[in-house]
Amino acid sequence: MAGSENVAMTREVAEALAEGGPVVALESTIISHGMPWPQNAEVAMAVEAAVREAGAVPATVAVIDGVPRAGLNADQVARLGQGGDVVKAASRDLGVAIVRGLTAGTTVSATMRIAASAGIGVFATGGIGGVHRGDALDVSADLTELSVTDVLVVCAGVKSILDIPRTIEVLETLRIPVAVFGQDAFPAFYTRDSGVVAGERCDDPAEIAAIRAANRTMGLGTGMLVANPIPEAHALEAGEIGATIEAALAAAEAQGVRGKDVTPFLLGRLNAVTEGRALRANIELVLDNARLAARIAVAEAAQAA
Ligand code: PSU
Ligand code: MN
Repeated sequence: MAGSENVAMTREVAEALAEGGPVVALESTIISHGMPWPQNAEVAMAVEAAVREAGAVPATVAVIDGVPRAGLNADQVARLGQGGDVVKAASRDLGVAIVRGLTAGTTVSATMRIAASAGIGVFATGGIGGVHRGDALDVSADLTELSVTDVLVVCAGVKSILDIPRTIEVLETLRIPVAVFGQDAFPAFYTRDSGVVAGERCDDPAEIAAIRAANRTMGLGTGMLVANPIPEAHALEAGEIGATIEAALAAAEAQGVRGKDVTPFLLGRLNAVTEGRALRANIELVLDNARLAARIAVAEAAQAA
């Protein structure tokens, strides 16, 4: 195992970084708390393969027995997927996980933190956290981390378990650049159009890489969000998923689900209630995000060379 000061890396990841080659970080809460076993581990491996096929090196990020890692082996991925003693770690939870030797799936915020420490600048996920509906003070630390950490995050927008217009407002307040790939409307994860136009439409990964570089010259210091609409063929029907989300939100409220348990609870309900259709869409959009992130990382590496 090679390592940066604080993050253990696979040799493949360390070598790619040393050469200035394209590397894409991948998060692991989606494995530990976002999808059921065994599909979660299968998807994690398929996402890594998609990154490789697009010419970049994948670095799945997690904390294993107290060690932050960028790049996991199949056993480590399976351990995250099987759950049990695996916790969900946002950025602020990393210290506790390290000191107590915990194994943790890392959220978008914690994955950005570890990626930045390792020197990885591009990251693909499914959906980011945001401003929750109902409780206006339940705002994901993903947004805060994006405002202070220079990692580009490719997602499929945000699910309407969140308040999409308010999430977009907070992104603007925190001065986080938003690019929407190939269309004007901000995407809503399972569906392509949230009904809100936000950020800048970009049709070319190289332009996204160039905009990011230009923001760096201005010392912006934030991350960047790239919203990639789910491929048309895999998008769900807005009416059906909307009703399912309403029911899941009501169940969370009725059962008094709080804090970091809210998002995993809602995701679990959606996957269960739609008999796998939500899960299928989730898998396809993550794969597509991984491919786009790899194209951006390849463009960045070429522009830097
Ligand atoms: N949204 C999704 N799928 C996910 C998550 C969010 O559509 O898997 C996960 C991500 O890891 C994200 C985290 O960073 O949930 C946000 O959790 P919270 O809402 O507790 O900040
Ligand atoms: Mn929260």
